[in-house]
Amino acid sequence: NPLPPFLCPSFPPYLPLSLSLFCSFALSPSTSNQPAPAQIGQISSIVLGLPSVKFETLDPDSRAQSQHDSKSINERKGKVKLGQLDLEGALIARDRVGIQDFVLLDAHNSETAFLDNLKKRFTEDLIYVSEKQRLISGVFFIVIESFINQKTSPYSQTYIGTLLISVNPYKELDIYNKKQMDLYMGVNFFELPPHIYALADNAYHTMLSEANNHFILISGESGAGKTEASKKILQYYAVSCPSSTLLDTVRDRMLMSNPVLEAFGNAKTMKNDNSSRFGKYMDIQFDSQGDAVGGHILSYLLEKSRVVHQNHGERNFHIFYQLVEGGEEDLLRHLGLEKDTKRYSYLVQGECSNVSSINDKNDWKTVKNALSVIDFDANDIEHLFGIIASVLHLGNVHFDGDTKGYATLNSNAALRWVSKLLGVHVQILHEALTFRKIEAKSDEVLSPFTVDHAIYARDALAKAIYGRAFTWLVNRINESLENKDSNRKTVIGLLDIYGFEVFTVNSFEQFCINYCNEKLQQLFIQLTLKSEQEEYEAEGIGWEPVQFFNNKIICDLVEEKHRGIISVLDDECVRPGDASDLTFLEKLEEKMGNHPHFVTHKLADKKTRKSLERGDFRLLHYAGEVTYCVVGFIDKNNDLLYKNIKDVMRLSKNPIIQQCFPGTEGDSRRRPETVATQFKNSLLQLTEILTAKDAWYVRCLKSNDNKQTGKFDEVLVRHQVKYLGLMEHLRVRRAGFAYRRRYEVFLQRYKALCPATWPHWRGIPADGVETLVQHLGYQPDEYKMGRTKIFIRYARTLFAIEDAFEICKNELATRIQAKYKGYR
Ligand code: AD9
Ligand code: MG
Repeated sequence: NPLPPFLCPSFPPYLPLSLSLFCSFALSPSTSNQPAPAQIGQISSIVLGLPSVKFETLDPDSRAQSQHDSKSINERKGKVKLGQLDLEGALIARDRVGIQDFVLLDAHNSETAFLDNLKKRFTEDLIYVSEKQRLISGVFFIVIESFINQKTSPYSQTYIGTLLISVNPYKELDIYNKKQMDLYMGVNFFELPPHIYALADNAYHTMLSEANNHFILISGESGAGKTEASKKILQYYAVSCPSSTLLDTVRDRMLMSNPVLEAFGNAKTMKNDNSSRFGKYMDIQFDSQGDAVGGHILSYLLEKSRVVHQNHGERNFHIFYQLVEGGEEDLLRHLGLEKDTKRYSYLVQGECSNVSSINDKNDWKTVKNALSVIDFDANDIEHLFGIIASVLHLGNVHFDGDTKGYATLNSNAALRWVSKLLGVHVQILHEALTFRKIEAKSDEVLSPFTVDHAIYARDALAKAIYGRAFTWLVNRINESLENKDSNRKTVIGLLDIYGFEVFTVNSFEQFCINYCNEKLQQLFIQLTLKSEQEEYEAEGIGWEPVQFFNNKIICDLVEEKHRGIISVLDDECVRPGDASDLTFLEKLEEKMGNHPHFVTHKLADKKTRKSLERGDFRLLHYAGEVTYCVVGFIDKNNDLLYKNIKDVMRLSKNPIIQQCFPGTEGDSRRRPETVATQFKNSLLQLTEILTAKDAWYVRCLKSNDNKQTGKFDEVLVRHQVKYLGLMEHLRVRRAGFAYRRRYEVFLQRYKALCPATWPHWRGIPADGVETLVQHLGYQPDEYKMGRTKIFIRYARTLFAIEDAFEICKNELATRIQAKYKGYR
């Protein structure tokens, strides 16, 4: 095939790209380069298949004018509509509903104006605000450049990712229906009011046209609306992508993975009735036709401790309540469960089994249905719920102390159920929960547990079973979402992770969750504020730096090798002798005492005007201060399970448990990585996965702390706007440049618009570009010439030149068709 593959008509998603490339290459009038007849047929069909999008938006009179006439281009500039809600329209609508594009805010430097705008819109149930500098035409540029010039650095993105802000309304809005989806399908980001569908749709179409990978980073504190946003995006893809019976199955499975994972991985906390207690990154894979053909989920650190302990006002994972409340009588009988959550020790500690916003019975039905869609058979379901029930029974295994203080079983009934459901011998299980096996040379000695030790062993087993079953579940879902076809695929990654949280008592779990949020904030800073400004500097563009708080200092404090908090914790976890939570705290105080973001009890009053208990330390996170209680840090970080308990689980007849406790585990002499280190490494990998893709951001804001409908707590929202760096982002966007392009690429694309650069510019590309833009009548404030690129400040400037280019392209297409009609 004499044509490059991306020019073939059998590559439908690349039609726009094909034409743009075609025009870039074929705009030369030289007759010696005439394509052969066979090629012409293909080229013509590409051209004919293309709608002339921009003509509809132009004043018809202007079409007749010459594209080489800079005056006419400038005149057209004023007439080109920016879409349904153009600049003028937006200004008129401002007083009623605020401004939907925050880059257009007049008092752009004022946080108050920004908040007023959010509030105004929120009051009108308009929960989204965006910045819409990104351009449809950008698609062409990026593709051309990716062919001409491979990306070199992970941060070399061609634009700052598009950002959408959403404010949690805490009420159902009628904006997530099929009609709305249809409205946003294939429409440019700037043409309709901001919406999560607009972002989803633009990410999708950009992915198709650019043929590269994207990710949508959804962030915000606990309860801000991340999980809801990610579900809306997935639903949008499920409805809007092309369809076929086979793909419908994949799509249904992807959708149904949500209720299942939420049931097993979400729980009610004081912040959110449906709080994600694990991190989730999901790749949605698309083929070159744009069909969703598969998916893959990565899960991050499940908060296992919740299985055995819940604070007041909180619940265990939803699935326990769903099973007990919703489970069919036969099933419950088979699992030895009673239809009363109060019977189970692991479900009563928070004293809030019933939550008004949660209907466990209905959710049970949804989860059962979802499991069958994901292709779980009756056996899988029986064994999975056998495990869930065994955890509940395990919680009811209580111990008494004998005369020497050693643990004895209080009652055998619960343990018998555990042994039945897990398929392990009751006596062996009993022994494993009340004795520790110590290996001494060739002998094994049984050492009895005290009551506390036995409770510890029981809880450790419950956490291990649940945590490993969760991992099994994710793997099993991945199997069902797997696309075995090795065809080239592009992906959109969706990241929905637990949000920043501060409770009255914060422990190891909050430490990990908040560290994770620091990392995501760092990624946002790196990809937007930092790299953007660095590029201006590197290109020698006169630029007044926008100051922002870079939270790298906090990330380092937590994760730095040999020096960070995790390192100190790990050292303490392996130190023989008297290592304890308190010695860990002492080491921290010794090593980090002077760090500006670490607060010890000695300096607490001075640094934060708030005193600190002796067993606590405080971190000044990007999103606020959090006081952590060190109790349990060492234990949770070690996450040890006694060897004889593991051995017992290996004998299990439950096939899921068998997979969860493989015989090979523990063979290695190396000490397993600690929980925090594993988590740190997985976040490092996540950062690598994300930086290899192009970014889209959804920043979720919490409107109030009481989950109250319609309440806009200004202090709370202002705080979030501040720490998320939204004002700084806005400033960079306002003062920055909507677009930038390497000189060669810019010239190649637009050279036909200026007689002096057409058909070839013989000098250096920068001069050619300068000549070209001078000819087009660019004003000095509209662009800047960098070392290697031209920077264009306003979207409208680019719209105008793109329109002129479109006219040129269409005229050329007509000329080619006329000239080669005889060949077809
Ligand atoms: V956490 O970090 O997982 O604790 P999220 O995920 O940020 O948190 P979530 O999406 O679960 O919060 O939203 C919390 C609740 O707010 C939901 O259960 C809804 O009741 C409510 N919510 C969030 N977004 C929307 C929305 N777009 N429309 C209506 C919403 N209600
Ligand atoms: Mg969530």
